[in-house]
Amino acid sequence: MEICNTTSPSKSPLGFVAMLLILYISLVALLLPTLAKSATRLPTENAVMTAAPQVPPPITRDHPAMVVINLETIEKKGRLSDGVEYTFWTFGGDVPGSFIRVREGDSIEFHLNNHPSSKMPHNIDLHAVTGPGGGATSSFTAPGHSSQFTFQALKPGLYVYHCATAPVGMHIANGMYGLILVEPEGGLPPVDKEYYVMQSEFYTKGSYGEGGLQPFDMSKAISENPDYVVFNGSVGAMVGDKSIRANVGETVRLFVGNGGPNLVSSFHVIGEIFDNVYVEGGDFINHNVQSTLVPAGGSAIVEFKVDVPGTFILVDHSIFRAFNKGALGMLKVAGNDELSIYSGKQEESVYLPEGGGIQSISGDAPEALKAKNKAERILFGQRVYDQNCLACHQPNGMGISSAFPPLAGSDYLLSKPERSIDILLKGLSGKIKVSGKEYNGVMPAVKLSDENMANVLTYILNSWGNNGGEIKPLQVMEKRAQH
Ligand code: HEC
Ligand SMILES: [Cu+2]
Repeated sequence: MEICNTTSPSKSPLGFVAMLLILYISLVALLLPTLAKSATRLPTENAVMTAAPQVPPPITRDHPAMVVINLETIEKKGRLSDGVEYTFWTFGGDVPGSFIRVREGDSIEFHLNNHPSSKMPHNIDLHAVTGPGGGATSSFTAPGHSSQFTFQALKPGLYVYHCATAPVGMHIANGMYGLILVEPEGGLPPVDKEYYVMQSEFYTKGSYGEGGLQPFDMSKAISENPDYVVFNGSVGAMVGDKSIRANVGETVRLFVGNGGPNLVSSFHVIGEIFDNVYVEGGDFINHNVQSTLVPAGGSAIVEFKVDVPGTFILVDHSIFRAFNKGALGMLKVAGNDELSIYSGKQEESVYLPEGGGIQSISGDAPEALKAKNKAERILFGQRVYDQNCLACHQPNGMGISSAFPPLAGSDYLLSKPERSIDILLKGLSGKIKVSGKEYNGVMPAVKLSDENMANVLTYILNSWGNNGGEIKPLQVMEKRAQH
């Protein structure tokens, strides 16, 4: 047989394959330990992770490490606004998810653990990952399971992470996003304060402020018409006692993210100018910026020095989102006034273009326009109203539903007209009921002369079908003396 004849045992293809195999095995045997060694040579550490607005401490290592991250997905009910609850799907139990901080060149051993109480499977797509799905293809995890994958942080920057399990939009809309900072090898320049701020939207069956446990509304999400736009997961998450803080003279760095799912943010801090903006969370640094665009699924790092004390309001400058949907936070700066930078109000006067002349209301100035009778008081009062009240309470005195209470037909006003003197002198906040509807807003104190206060109150008592009455300057003077 020809085949048998031409093949000697030593030259058989089988023998050749065997030789190749031996060579391959010895090569692998030689290489494996060195590969394993290079991986184990990295010191291992557990990541420090924080809930917003806190940020983990800067990384001081001058070498890469193997960083172990354990992140738990958990679905839980929480507060979206006062009286409004929502079932959030979270990374780490909070919205936004835990802040992760690593260093360029680090290897990250990522464990995604889906809590047994979850109803949904989840995964994670980190924009800091170079690889299919940003990790999503390796991290699909059923309730009560855990997945692990490893990636190398190749590029420095501030990256968004989010769940990418179908329906992706719904998982994001329910709260599944957060930030991972990959610090450059040399670290970021030191600053005094660092905070984590992440914007996102919520789409609920009920409209803004409607109470109770609100379910997700898919059709509003598809038409990109959110009821809530918030910083750090809920209305008021960063105001009052929960404001972020700094002292005059300090430098502040905000790690700003936008989870979307749909809207782009025009991030702005009222009364500050950003000294530096790491545009879109990358290397490019712009200076002296008023508002910076933060894309959905993107970020920005903003830095500024606080020069004067006061409350600085963080907003999405698509401004109805700030004042009507919740995208408002506060930075409280403590310290001494720096009057050469900001003087505070130096003078207040009433501007009366049609009356020809400016009426000053500071104490020593002559007081113009003293009403001689009630009819005149009402007439003068209308001017005061137009300039000081109309913007909120509206020309027809009807206010704005769920924001500014009506003065027309207000049982609150008409049952105790004298109380309104105190309201103008001291302002008003907290829950009140006006003609059967609840309001919980803030009316600022109004700086007006006794005469003008009497005039405006007499005007509102005699307008829009209200039942009349008169407030005299003397009554205002007496009340003022009590304060
Ligand atoms: C910046 C918006 C704003 C301005 C300006 C303002 N108010 Fe108000 N006012 C409010 C809010 C908000 C409330 C309800 C406060 C609360 O919920 O506790 C209120 C409540 C009142 C009330 C009691 C509730 C009611 O409806 O009877 C009176 C009276 C009133 N304002 C009169 C005035 C007058 C007069 C002026 C102008 C001199 C004025 N307000 C200017 C926002 C404003
Ligand atoms: Cu998910």
